[in-house]
Amino acid sequence: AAPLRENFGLSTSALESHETPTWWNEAKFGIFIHWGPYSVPGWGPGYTYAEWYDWHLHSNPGPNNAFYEHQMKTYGKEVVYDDFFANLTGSKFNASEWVNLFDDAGAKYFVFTTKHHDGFGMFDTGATTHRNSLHLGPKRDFLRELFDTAKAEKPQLHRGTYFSMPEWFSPDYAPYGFDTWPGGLARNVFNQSEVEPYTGRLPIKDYLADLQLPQMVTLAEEYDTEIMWCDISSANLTRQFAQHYFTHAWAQGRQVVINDRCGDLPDHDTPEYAKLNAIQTRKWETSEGMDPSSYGYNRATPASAYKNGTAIVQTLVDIVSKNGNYLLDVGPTAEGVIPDVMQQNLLDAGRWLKYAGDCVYATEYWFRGSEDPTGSIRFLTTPTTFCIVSFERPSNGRLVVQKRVPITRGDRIHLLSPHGARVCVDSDLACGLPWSVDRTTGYLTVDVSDVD
Ligand code: FUL
Repeated sequence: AAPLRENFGLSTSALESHETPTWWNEAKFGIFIHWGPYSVPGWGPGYTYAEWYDWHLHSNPGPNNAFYEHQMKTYGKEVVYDDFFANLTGSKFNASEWVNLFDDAGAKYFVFTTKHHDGFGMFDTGATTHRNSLHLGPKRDFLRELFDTAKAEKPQLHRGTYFSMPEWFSPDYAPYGFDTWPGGLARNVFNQSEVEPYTGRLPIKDYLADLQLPQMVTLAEEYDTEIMWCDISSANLTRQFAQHYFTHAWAQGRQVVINDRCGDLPDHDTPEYAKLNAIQTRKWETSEGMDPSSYGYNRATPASAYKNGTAIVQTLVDIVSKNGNYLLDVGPTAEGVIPDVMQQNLLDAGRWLKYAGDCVYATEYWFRGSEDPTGSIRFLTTPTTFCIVSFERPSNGRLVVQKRVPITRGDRIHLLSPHGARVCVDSDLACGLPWSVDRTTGYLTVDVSDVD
């Protein structure tokens, strides 16, 4: 690999004042993909993330640990976590199907797990380590396949990379470990005197300079990532990274995103599985699994528990009405298949977005919009449109908006619900539906009994 060039001369303030680009602000909806060796066991007892299998297995070895029990029953005493690499086959991975699905779902970007906390790279980690999918297991560069396919087939879909700053159990990370992070060794859960191998490790001097930073720069310069979605924010050389990242992207005329978990250069916040009540004036993005408690595939979760199309749309609209983006995660199987039900739910959400997307993409939150955050009505605006989104169909057919909403004759109004939509053009206030505004309260009442 080429030696890292140190200083491109971007000033501290140029780095610190970086903001999310317009394309990302307007995109609103992205798909997150958690895929890696943890997809092989693909299991968790429900209260925790399945992609944390390795950590849970080792955190409390012994028969009162559900992961230990599961490992024992399913694989027996001889199998350790790194043995799963061989079974991450990706035999049914079809990058073209994935990007088509994301596009049909109405997503404008996706973020792929290039390396989770288990330290296994799903991309070419070069001379930093051979703990990756090119050298071990499937012997493929999944990130390259996915990005190349997306570039060729869906160039409008923006491409992002999740990257874990630390690695569990890596002897190289140990000097930077913090309390809850078991940096150093993984003891074999069945035979505590054995230390499990950290397969693929190459000799390096310093985790940050010789592994973390070069890997991040590879994602920026070799894979042209547009979203650096770091995780954990532990020890880092992120300012150096950002010099490379921004300079490389700007030279190509691209604007890129960096989240708040890379270090101290956040351009937006990333609360997890978050339902916020108030508008946040600072840009934010929440991520969550379609699975109620996991990003990685969990075979123990019944398909009916996944967020369905309606729930996805409601979550998205709620978030967007409060100035956020929604990064919805899917967990493919070890073969690289996104479970059918997940696909169906995405497609259902996509169908709604096809006719109602102009009340989601490129909208702004309405400054008074969060006064009733728990109610079933949300407001979104564009310079020409005021959108009212109702999550419920009022049982008496009369939608009452208990606010003075800024609509006048001549506005375009979209009145939407999961059950139907009316798109009104030009001077048709409230879609030609009977409506009235109460003179004293200013409340709007629209008769929606005919909307199907
Ligand atoms: C967290 C991780 O620990 C989870 O496994 C997941 O990747 C989530 C997006 O970030 O911090």
